[in-house]
Amino acid sequence: MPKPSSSKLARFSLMPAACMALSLAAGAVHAEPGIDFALHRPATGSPVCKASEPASNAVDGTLSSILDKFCSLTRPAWLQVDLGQVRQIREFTIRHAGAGGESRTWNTRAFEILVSLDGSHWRRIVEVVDNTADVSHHPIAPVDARYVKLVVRVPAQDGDPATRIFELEVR
Ligand SMILES: [Ca+2]
Repeated sequence: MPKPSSSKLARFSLMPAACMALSLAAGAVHAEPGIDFALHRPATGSPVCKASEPASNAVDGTLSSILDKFCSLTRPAWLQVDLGQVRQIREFTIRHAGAGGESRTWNTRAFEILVSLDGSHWRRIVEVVDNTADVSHHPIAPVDARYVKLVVRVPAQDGDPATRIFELEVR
């Protein structure tokens, strides 16, 4: 058996459910139970800050570097994920700038989460106006949806114009 890697990348890699107990014991970043329906699903979004910070960075399950995020200067910025099939959703988790090693003053301040069955008709089910946390959790009454869209109204705490989303998780 090879020894587990102790690299930063491995340490921040999000773990499958089978490793959850071990992850919790080790104080891993990823502690939420259940399958992340958004993980590695197709993601699109508003125009990116740079080519190395595409929408797909927000559903890749990792916080490997400060570039491992979706970044957009559009306002409002948006990030949309196709879950591939209709899922019953109970919670969203968003990992903001501080979770990815950037300044906490860049944590997303105000945003909305919308869901859709067909990608055309949207229903807003989360609205946040005053987030300061590195990682925000948004439990909801269970809802069936295939598409999830994050719309960022105020991208930072300090007036910085860039939206920075390291992970958008859907459970
Ligand atoms: Ca990421």
